[in-house]
Amino acid sequence: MKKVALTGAAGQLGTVLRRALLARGVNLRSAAGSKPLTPIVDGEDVMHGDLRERAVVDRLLEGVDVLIHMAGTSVERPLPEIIENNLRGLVEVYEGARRHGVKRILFASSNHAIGMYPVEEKLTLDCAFRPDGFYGLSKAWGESLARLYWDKHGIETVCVRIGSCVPEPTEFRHLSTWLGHDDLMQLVDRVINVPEIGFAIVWGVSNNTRSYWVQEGANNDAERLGYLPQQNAEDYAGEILKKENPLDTVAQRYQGGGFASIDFTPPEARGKHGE
Ligand code: 15L
Repeated sequence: MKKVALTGAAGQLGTVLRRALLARGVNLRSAAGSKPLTPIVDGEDVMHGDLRERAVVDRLLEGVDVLIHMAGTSVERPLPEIIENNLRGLVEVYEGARRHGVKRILFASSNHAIGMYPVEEKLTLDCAFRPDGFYGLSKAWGESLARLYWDKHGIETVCVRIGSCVPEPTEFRHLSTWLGHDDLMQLVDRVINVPEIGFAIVWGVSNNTRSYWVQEGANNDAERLGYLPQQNAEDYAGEILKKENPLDTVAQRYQGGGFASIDFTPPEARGKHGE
């Protein structure tokens, strides 16, 4: 039976994944960051530690076939923090994967790698990156790092550009960006079980009628993976459309939503010297 490791197990999505994978009988090792995890089943394989430390990564990846890598900073933060967690930490993890012969990694990428595209555009998987901040930039960098480790070291990666993974869509933007938990589980299940995948990129999004993202291009990776999302945010449209859109005017224009309006220079202020 394959051994699967999960990082970021105490995070929002990590918590969902840990419970669901254990319930499916996956042979799982769950890793948190600073605080120990309390086992939720007898004899659960849990650990915690800083992934920038080689010994922690060795403990994480010993005997592992597939790594579901959810750890890292998941929102816009000052650059030094992003560099430590999402760049340095990621290199340590991939170097560990080399040492331990890990076959495959699910890299939790994000829609914020392309967040500065206008909401009117439909994107295929081979669109150019247009990050909406340092966080999105770190995900673009992470996808390139994953490509490097496939081309040069034969470690497979599925980069999942996660949209808005919440139990239910609650606001207008989610009608396009929602990834339901059932579809998230289908994605993770495919990554664990597909026989061969090489390097792949997929949109981590449900089958939303108003999706910004089309699962085409990049060698038809979603098809090769066998990802067929079943959930659709449109089922919640009635309720959502009754509510006011909570995003400001800049956030409403870009696919990255609220991340796009953080530290945004309005057109009328561009090209001016600071006061
Ligand atoms: C992300 O990448 C974030 O981690 C999450 O908190 C949400 O903001 C999500 O994107 C989103 O775009 O809705």
